Amino acid sequence: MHLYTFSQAPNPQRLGYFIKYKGLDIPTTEVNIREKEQFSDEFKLINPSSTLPALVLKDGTVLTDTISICVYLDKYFPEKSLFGSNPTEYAQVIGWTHKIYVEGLAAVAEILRNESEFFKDRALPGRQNIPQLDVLIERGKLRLAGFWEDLNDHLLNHKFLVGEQLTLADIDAYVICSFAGWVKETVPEHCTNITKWHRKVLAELED
Ligand SMILES: N[C@@H](CCC(=O)N[C@@H](CS)C(=O)NCC(=O)O)C(=O)O
Repeated sequence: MHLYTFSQAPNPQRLGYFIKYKGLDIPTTEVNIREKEQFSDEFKLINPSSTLPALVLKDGTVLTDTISICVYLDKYFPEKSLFGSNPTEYAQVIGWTHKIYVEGLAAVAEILRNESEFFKDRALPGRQNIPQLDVLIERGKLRLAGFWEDLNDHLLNHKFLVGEQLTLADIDAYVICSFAGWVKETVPEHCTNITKWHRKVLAELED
């Protein structure tokens, strides 16, 4: 298998922490989004949507969603699973990653992509030209505020987002905490449950 990624971007970061935690060694090519390399003819042959990450499997299948890549890798390399320890936890991890993607990652992306000059006419990832809309900046901030509250409430009596061990759900939320810093919308000070949980996740991921 071969991975195409851009380590600094949020979806590739989710996958990067996942791979690092599981101790996998996958041949990798960096495709620089800052230099717009995802739009090169060469990369479009691999992923016509021009997004990262993309994992090319031995039989030529290409997986282009972080969640599908993580599911595949966890099935292929079941050691140190990041999808919980039973069917209920598996379902909860999928549920949380969905919520984090829609309410956390997409909210930050909505702010970033509608206010940054770099994303002019590229308000959504991929090849389509989508104009920026100022009103979406404020809406993104509102959505993100709600996300922090939900996360903080859940972490009041949970060590990790699902079960007793680190899962992909924690990795995803951890990535959003730093991604939000890109638009100066970091975790609000009163969300102390998030701050405590963040230290635990940091210890698991960065050791
Ligand atoms: N559905 C994909 C989305 C991947 C995605 O949006 N990646 C962003 C980087 S975080 C990207 O490739 N952006 C390219 C662009 O902005 O043109 C996933 O879940 O991984």
